[in-house]
Amino acid sequence: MTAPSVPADLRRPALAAADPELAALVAAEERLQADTLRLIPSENYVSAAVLEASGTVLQNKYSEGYPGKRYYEGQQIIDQVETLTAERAKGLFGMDHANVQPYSGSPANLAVYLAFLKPGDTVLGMSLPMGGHLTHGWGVSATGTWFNGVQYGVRRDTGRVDLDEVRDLALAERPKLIFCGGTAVPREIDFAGFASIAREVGAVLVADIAHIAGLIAGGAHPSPAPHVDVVSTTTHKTLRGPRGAMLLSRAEHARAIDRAVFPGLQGGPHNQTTAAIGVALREAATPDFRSYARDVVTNARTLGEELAARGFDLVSGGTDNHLLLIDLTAKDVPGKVAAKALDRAGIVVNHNSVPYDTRKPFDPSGIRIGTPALTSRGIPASEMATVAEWITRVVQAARTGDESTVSEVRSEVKALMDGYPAPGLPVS
Ligand code: DSN
Repeated sequence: MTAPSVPADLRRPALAAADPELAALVAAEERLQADTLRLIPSENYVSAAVLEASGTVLQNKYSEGYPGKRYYEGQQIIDQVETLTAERAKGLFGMDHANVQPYSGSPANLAVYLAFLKPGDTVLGMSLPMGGHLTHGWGVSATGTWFNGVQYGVRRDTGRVDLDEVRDLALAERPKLIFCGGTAVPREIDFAGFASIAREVGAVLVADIAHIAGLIAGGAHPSPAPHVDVVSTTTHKTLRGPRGAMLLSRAEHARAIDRAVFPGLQGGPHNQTTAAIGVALREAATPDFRSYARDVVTNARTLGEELAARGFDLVSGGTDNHLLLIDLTAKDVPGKVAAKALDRAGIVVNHNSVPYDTRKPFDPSGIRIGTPALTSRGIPASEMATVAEWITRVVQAARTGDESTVSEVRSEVKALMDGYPAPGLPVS
């Protein structure tokens, strides 16, 4: 992916003329994304091709229904867009059926509940503070309010999921639905192990692969396809597509999933997003993307080793994927204070709870970082020592209130970013 060098106002002349205020904000966001080291593990840079597909006239069309069975006429082209994208999704992830209409990850997961559960039924998922997602049955989510959410975690001593605990909970609670996967899981997910538990209790098994979809597509993480009933994923994280989602399933669940998405939960699909997902899926099927997925993991492992060597406490001791969860308790800096200082230094992360956190979710002990976006810029593993050293200096500076170190790091970050232009952004 090469970055076009056209100035922002020439790239969007109509927007610049019609609404200079918003055009300036978009250009400023481009500048920010170009100049900063973006380490949020759920973010990425899409290609110029994905960006172009996202901004097309496909967005002018209403298409409630599915290809060949719509509630509006004029679907000659849209049906082809959706069918092509769904076929690519099935091929890439090796599942029988793909629904490419969910607006994002949470609606996709809600559709799974609607497809398989009645209110009050039991769902087993990973708890939010242990690395799971709100929609896996956590209390403040509709999924934990309307359904009986039972939650597993990770072991205190290993920071990893304990399948014996999951099995014990499943046997005791008899969930109808089990989720595996999450949003702060640095280790490989044992899909086969979860499948054996789901089979034993007669539950539908859903793999939420939102974070690792690109790694699976690129062969850098085992696939859930042989093991699970349903795969839920967003399309904008490691998969490097537009903000959207997909549900993939075995053939026997296709009708239930489709009816749950539409008319169960949603209206018209966002056709421009569907097209951009299709572009991202085509990109993800290339040898270049396989290298990208491998490099994301290599960068994360190397960054983890460099951070551990500097005294950082990594949950589970490291990573198998794109993500590192760091407990800053021993550094004597709260996660949010560190995240804000890193942001001032041009290093963008998010504060995050760590397993068994004694602090509150909005002021937790940890930060969560990842390598999908920096790897999209082509930043190699040999730079991870530099990145770890910046994080070390800024976290120390956050503790002592040393803003001059924060400013120094910001200049160093900008200099490195200038050498690795981001896909889809102007470089001028
Ligand atoms: N918000 C996403 C993340 O950052 O992981 C999960 O929904």
